[in-house]
Amino acid sequence: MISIPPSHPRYKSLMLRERIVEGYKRRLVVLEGLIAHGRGEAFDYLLGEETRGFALKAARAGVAAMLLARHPVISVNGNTAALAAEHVVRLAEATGAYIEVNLFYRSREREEAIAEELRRWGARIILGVGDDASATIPELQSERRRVSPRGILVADVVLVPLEDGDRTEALRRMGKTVVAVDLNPLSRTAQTASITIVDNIVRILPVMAKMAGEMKEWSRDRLSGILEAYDNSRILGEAIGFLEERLRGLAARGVFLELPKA
Ligand code: PTJ
Repeated sequence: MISIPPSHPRYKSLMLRERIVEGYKRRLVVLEGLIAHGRGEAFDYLLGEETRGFALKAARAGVAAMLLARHPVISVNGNTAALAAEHVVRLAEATGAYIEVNLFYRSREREEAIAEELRRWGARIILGVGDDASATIPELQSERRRVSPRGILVADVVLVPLEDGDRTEALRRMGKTVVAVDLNPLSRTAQTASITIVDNIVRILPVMAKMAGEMKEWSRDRLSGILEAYDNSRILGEAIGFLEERLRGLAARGVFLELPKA
């Protein structure tokens, strides 16, 4: 990994880029994943690279759904493994969710590399690798259709951190609750999920694991109350409205980055 000085104004973002590139070299991430990451970076820039209130509200509902679920599953692709394997494992522990590898660009080599990365952070059971991905999501043509009969196929709640849209729709048609994390509130995934968390997976997954640690002590009634009060179109509206207002404010100023005085 190249060394980026911590004083660089874009340090955090550049480090994430390095993690994705490193993930590519380790066969976790595909080349297309680098493009997807760049798309995410652009939306994160517009969000101001901070977790906003609408993301926290959606995350709370997502955690409540996972804690109430009979069979929650966290779906992991290459980018998620490279950026947030540790937090996936912590969230799975805190919610009792299964972890399943599910790839758009599926290959045995990548499945194994991703499972290995998850094991490195303490995951013990990892579904969706090799022959375990023997079931099929109906109506889906991509490799994402291949799922574990012990995992996504029978799940009632599926968390999809960073995804491409067609599977979210297919899972919804199967009657599942889909909790999505996507920096782009306009994406198909964001628009069709049951609960959409508009934030970066590297920021929100650790927050969700912490929330789950506290919320798992709550009664089912209290958790159900959160879900009953939750309205995903309102949350998406808040996210899109936030981008609009932030850009309007920045547009009024034109130049908003000030150079330090010489
Ligand atoms: O590992 P595979 O084979 O399953 O392939 C995974 C990729 C990411 C290549 C595949 O799912 C894909 O092509 O995704 P898309 O269609 O480019 O969608 C990715 C979405 O995730 C976009 O809406 C991005 O804005 C968003 N995104 C990118 N990085 C992040 C993110 N959302 C949250 N956190 C991120 N770090």
